[in-house]
Amino acid sequence: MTVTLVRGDITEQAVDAVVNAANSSLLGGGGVDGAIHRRGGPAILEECRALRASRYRGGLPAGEAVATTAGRLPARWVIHTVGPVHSLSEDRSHLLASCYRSSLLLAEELGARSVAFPAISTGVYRWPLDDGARIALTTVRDTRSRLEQVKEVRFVLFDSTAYAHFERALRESGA
Ligand code: AR6
Repeated sequence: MTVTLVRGDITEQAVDAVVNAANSSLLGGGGVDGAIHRRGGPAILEECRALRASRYRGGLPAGEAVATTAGRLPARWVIHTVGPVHSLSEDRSHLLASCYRSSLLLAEELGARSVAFPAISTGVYRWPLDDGARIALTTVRDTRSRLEQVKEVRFVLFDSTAYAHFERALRESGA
């Protein structure tokens, strides 16, 4: 399995699974979430609504992941995961790690060979980029022995600052 970093827009990635930095409602929002629903079209929201009416009546808890169609995106699935909001008074790192781990294990279950991740929680949810990148890369490293189908994990970073943090975290994690 290889880990790659690219600078760009996650909605343009031709991969099997695109991970969405969603919120518990699963009904859309700003940032990556807004972009995915806008470009993927209404089929994604329709499946999210069905999930809210069945398995996730109370919403998708932080740290968990669920898959839907990718609609018109150049991918087969969107894996929605809910990152934690960063807090100065409480350590929620385990929830952020759980987002990456749960998404990877779900991708494996689906048979996805390539998975694209955004930098979960580092936007609206205010997680510092250096720590967010470190948690992302160490979790991929620690989960890779459980992955057989997944051959590529691609981090898609929106700007050069995020890219630089992930480059450094990749080097330091040995992922
Ligand atoms: N492609 C790649 N990365 C992006 C894109 C894109 N198209 N757009 C933004 N980013 P965020 P969060 C980067 O806010 O912090 C939503 O309203 C962005 O620069 O999308 O987990 C949800 O509905 C940042 O580094 O997600 C939730 O309510 C990273 O992606 C809430 O925001 C994540 O930023 C989730 O907040």
